[in-house]
Amino acid sequence: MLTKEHCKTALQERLLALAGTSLDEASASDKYAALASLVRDYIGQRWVDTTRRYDDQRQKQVYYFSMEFLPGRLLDTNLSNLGIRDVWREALAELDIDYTELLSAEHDAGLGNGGLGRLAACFLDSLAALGLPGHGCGIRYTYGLFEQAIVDGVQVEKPDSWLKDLNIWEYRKTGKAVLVEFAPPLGIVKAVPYDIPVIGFDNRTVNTLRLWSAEVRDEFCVNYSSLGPEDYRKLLEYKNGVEAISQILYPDDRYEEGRQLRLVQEYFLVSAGLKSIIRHIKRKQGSDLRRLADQIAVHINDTHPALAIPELMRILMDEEGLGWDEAWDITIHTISYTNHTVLPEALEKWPVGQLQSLLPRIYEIIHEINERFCAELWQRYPGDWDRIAAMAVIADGFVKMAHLAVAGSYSVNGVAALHSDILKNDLLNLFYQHAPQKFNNKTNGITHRRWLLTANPGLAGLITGTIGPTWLHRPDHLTELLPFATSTTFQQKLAAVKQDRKEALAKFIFDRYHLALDTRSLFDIQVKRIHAYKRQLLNALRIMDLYRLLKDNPQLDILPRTFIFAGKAAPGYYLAKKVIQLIVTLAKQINSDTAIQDKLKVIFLENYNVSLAELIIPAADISEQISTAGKEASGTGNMKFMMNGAVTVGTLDGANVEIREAVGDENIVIFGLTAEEVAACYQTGRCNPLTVYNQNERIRHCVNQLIDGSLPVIGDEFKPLYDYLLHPGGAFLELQDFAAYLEAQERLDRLFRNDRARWQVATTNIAHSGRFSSDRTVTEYADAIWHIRPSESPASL
Ligand code: 26R
Repeated sequence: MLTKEHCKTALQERLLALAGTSLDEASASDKYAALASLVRDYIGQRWVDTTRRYDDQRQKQVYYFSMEFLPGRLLDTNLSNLGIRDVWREALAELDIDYTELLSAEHDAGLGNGGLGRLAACFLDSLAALGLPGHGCGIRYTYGLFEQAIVDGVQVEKPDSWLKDLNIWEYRKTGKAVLVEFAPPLGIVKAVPYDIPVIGFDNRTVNTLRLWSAEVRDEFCVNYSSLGPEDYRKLLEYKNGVEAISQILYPDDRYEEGRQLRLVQEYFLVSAGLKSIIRHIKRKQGSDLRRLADQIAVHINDTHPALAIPELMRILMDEEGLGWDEAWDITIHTISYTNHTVLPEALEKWPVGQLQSLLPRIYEIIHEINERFCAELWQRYPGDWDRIAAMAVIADGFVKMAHLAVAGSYSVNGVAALHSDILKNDLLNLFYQHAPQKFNNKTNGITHRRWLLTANPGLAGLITGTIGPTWLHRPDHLTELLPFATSTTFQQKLAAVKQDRKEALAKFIFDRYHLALDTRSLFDIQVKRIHAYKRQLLNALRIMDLYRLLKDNPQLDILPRTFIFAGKAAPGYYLAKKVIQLIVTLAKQINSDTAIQDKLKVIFLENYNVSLAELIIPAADISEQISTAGKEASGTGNMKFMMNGAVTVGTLDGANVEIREAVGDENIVIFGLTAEEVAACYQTGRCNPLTVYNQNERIRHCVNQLIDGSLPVIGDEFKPLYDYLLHPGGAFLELQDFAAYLEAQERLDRLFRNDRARWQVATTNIAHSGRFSSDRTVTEYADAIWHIRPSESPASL
């Protein structure tokens, strides 16, 4: 048993050893490093034991391949998962150390763009919590997603040098390096793994997130004096090329650009990952790889790691000497694939020439896969050229990565019921007709440990105080809160927790932006990447509408609202950056206008990331999930807000559909066109925004404010947004959904005027959020796709 006294002496000793400093001289980051290093001590043995247990029991293990992992800070989660958070908090308090401040000294691990990378991090947390043998495989980018600053309303990107201080959680495994081979001039690259422990909650499991870093091969250190100037130049060129591989995360999650370096990264990841897995299997279970699909599962997070398919073929044939048929049989029983987007511009495709010159053997294999696949299709659909052309892996001079991923895997899943239906009926319909048994749905989830226990300890405490602690292991038990939804005492306590979180956020905003918020106003929040289809612009238009109503009638009876936005735009995404600029401009106008009596405030918070999300989400009254129906594959922010008792206003898109199913119509505010209506709209071309604009005066007025000079702060800088909104067929149906959105906001207003109803809705949302825990999601993957089992009973200590 770890006692407070142990903690206090251990920390002081570790400070001396690590930083050569006494407690009162130590900085917050010294103290952070000392505590984190003690956590390393605690987990070492469990990590070794877990690995040995998996090997000894010859457990089937899953490897989750992803170009992105977005774990955020780890110290609090790790302490909490180890069950020593409380004792440490108390010990630190007695030493007069501010726990929250100490946690803030950790740099966010931000190796992801958004939803896809954060999902990968939630899955790792759940795998470990469930005692499941599952590991992450990714890239150790020197620079994570850029840091965002807003300067004069404009997004500026700064490098995220998250490794500039020591990363305490990683273990460099020099001895486990592998070589990855590209065609000249890049040639042979050394891949060095850095392992990060993934600690299970309240069990003895410690899994591994293995991140690969690119280095020059050892032969690089030759005798330089023997080199002529030309050789020397080549050597430097090689070094620069190699080191670029794991230098940066691509900050674009929208537009597939066919960048060479991105392709290099993708192959680097899958080749290093597969080689090290296969080496391990051979060492532990012998060199016969014909049972590989019973020993491991390899999951690819979107198509970014889809080269795992030809790479596994290459290893099995060229390095292990198997024939094509045998290798193919193993490959398609080993690899499973998740699709995360239906937006055509985000679907990966690589020019044949580029693949061929960088990875000639891999291209050869893809070519053969395509030949055989098309031959199979020809057998099945003789003469149906159009169908075969539409399904081919190589077409029009491109390798289509989604087609490769479907053809080369045994399971294809979408991330919410609606999304999986769209895959089956639309985007991948021909593949569904051909192999329906591959297709399945796995609705996304989030880890309730980070998003409730860590991010909102006050709410977690209230829940445990009300229904006991079983929900921590069994999030479905949150439904036991339902009887308390109408209890006055419970409602009051819930209101107090929400108020506390709103004050914490308001304090942060005041300290940082010198803007004072009314914490009694409704915190109406939209935080996520800035994308046209997510329609932050629709939200901004609604604010413009409301502001105009208030200007015309300052006595207008509305509940005061604070609109909070945050999110990054891809650096080259012009329109998204304009939207940020619009929000910041509106904030300037509205926040300084005394005529509206503080009824509205608007703020755009810079540099949205996991730790900021942990501060923002618990403070939300209203969660904005307003994407054009059919476009948001799932969304996961929607789940985080719901779990923290916010009321969702949203379209029938992604997982919103299932959230409505879970909570019932009266506990969510749904509006707008359905996915089917949206599709019809686009198809017939009869959805012209101009029609709405011409017919609806209120909307016309609102949109005109973008250009007509009626808002003194706006000149001609938003003409591009005006044009976008009115462009026939171009926009994401912002105007077509506008009236419905305004009506939905009125419904919300009515709901929030009724205190009892409002907290009843909040409680109901929390109670039904267990279904959206990633524990549920990962259990479904484990049972139905990966066929892996826990190696210990979930809560055994
Ligand atoms: C540039 C290119 C290749 C690229 C496109 C898209 C790179 C990265 C992406 C990110 C996409 C795939 C993504 O993050 N999708 C999100 O996945 C979440 C987790 O499943 C969903 O919740 C969310 O709806 C979806 O947009």
